[in-house]
Amino acid sequence: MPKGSLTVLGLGAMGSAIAHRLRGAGYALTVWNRTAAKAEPHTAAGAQAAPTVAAAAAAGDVVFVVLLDHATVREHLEPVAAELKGKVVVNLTTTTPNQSRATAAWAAEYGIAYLDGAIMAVPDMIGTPDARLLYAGDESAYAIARPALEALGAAEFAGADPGVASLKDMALLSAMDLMLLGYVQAIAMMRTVGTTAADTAGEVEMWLAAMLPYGREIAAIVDGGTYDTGGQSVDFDRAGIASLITASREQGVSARFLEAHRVLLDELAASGHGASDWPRIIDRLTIPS
Ligand code: FVH
Repeated sequence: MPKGSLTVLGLGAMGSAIAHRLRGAGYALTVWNRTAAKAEPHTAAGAQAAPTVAAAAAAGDVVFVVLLDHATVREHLEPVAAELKGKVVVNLTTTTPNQSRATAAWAAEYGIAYLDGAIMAVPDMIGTPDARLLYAGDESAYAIARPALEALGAAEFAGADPGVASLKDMALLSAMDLMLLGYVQAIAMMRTVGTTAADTAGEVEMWLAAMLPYGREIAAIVDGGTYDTGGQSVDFDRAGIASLITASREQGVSARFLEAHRVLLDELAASGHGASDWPRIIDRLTIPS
């Protein structure tokens, strides 16, 4: 059976990797990019280059959108709603959960089956099992697009809420961001005594690898919800953080990242939770509505 027709809008680093993979997997492919020259390697590989977004949207049964951001997506999709009607749109552009939900609501209004995607991979990983791609929204759209989605990497349907794939993406990126700031803090402290960044990074890597299983213990304490396991307490942690802040400052290194942590622990202690398990800090992250 012949494979369906696909469209890719956006041929940046990620859109190009996706287009190459889909073409390599045997799909008839139409591509469009603002800078038309970026379509040339794709036409050389057998794809069709569409002169306009409307022509590209009309060509594919499933339309992949891999543009810069939410505003760019809406700017280019809204004028071609008629061409997209009855098709599946897979938006792989990074957006916030509410932006994803807003685009899903717009798509529903115009009879477009919408799937919101989040790519947990860099372009070189596309098409390998190490590329994890999360999808959310219209489950029947997922079923239709699934063979093509599986050509891109490990595909997972995260749920019917169209914001949930991007939420997971943002949550995982937040974890990465905070971890990498930890590297920077350690490197800044150690370079005051002449240690190279490379040496400190190696030490941090070993230490974090040993500590990784502790994340699951934190999760169990949070899920338990009582914060009374007798493990490391808020007050114990406050003393620890105070030492880290002092040590950092003694070396002439700002402790701003660590101070944010101390503020939350101090708030917990002030509200009578000094003896609680320290993961109760999660309560301080909830913004009252
Ligand atoms: N690259 C990565 O590692 C990450 C992995 C996780 C997911 N992201 C997201 O994927 C989206 C695209 O990222 P990208 O890496 O392809 O980004 P660029 O190479 O910068 O390409 C951007 C494309 O968007 C087009 N574009 C930008 N502004 C406009 C505009 N005003 N009108 C029309 N198109 C626009 C750009 O076109 P051009 O500059 O070539 O003409 C590229 O096609 C992104 O959401 C990442 O967060 C990738």
